[in-house]
Amino acid sequence: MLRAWYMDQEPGEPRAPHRQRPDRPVSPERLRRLGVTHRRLDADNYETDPCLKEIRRAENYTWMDIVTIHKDKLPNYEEKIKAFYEEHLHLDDEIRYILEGSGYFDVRDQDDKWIRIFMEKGDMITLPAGIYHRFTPDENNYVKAMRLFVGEPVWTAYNRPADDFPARKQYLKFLAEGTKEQSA
Ligand code: KMT
Ligand code: NI
Repeated sequence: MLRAWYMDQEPGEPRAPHRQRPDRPVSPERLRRLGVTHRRLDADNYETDPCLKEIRRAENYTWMDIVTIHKDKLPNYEEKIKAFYEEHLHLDDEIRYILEGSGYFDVRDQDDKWIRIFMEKGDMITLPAGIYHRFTPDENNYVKAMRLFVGEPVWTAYNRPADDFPARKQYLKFLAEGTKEQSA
């Protein structure tokens, strides 16, 4: 079961859970309305897993690599951790599959509130193009993740504010459609 919650407003260590008291959990359905989708896969067998193969075929994720986010494994670790945690968006979907370890993806909801998504071994997430988000390892300080992409990867992150990109405008339109449906 995916765990996600509204973050508290406390400053301090990004790697802490930052749950509110009382806890305010967020359902997978709520995340879907933000365009965020989550799947569970068999990370022990990612090299041969037919489900992963089928996802890559169906969604055209022709490109992939594996990154290890650990201070002894990732060049320029501190700099990269800092960049991952800057609020940003991309012009393409961000697809990540956690093979080992754990961390947090934070996404902004329709009211600009931070939702924290706990991702651990076996979790795959898709963040839609144009959504403001950020990433941090958790207190275990270790993540091994597969990055997937449609075609040649473009990792460019546009830090907020980045509201003039068509991808952002399109995302806001998508959000507005969802809101309309709910109030109808
Ligand atoms: C990103 O784009 O924020 C990242 O690649 C984070 C590391 S993947 C878990
Ligand atoms: Ni990103």
